[in-house]
Amino acid sequence: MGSNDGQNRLRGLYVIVDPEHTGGRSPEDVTRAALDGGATIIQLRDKISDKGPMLETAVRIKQFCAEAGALFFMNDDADVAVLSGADGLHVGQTDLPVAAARKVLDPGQMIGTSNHQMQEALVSIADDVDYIAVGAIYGTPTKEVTVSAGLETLAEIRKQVDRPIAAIGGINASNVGPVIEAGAEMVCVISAVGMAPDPTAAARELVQLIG
Ligand code: TZP
Ligand code: MG
Repeated sequence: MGSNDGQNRLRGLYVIVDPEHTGGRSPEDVTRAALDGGATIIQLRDKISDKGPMLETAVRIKQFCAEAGALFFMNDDADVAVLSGADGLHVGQTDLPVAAARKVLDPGQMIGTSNHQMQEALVSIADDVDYIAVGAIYGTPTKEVTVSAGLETLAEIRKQVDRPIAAIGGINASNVGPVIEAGAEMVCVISAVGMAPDPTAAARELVQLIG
């Protein structure tokens, strides 16, 4: 596991900044707006950029997060996570295995994983990850989702797992309530903030609803 200090901060609004879902704005602009609205965690999820510019973006986003007292996670790319000084790395089920990622990451860097069902979540816990993401909770056009988790799976995983949980997939201000009731510490969104006309206001509203 990563640092205790980092783990204590695994709660609140977790905004994934994805250059394909920013409504034409830069990842940096969306990051700043999300942080202004009270996001506690930012992830850079970039499936389109070359590594050079991706690293530059990651370094800038890490800086904004540090200034705001927020955590920064890099998606998929352990090398960029290390080189940008990220607080952690987020990996999906077919990305770097947790044990392999740990060999690349610095000792204090955290790891989170994507999970769709109980069995995956239990394996992640056995791998001693710092948090588990569970989704997709609701339908979403943002990512082609092959396995949906839903609120029931979220609640079931919550019962069996005491590690912080990030709920993801189709979450917005109108449907975040049941996600909190199911016991997620973190609410993770892409489009609800990234595609909002006013990302700061959208983040602020979600932060207030998360409580
Ligand atoms: N993993 C499961 S659903 C999803 C990811 C990356 C997409 C979430 O995007 P949105 O716009 O918050 O539904
Ligand atoms: Mg991935």
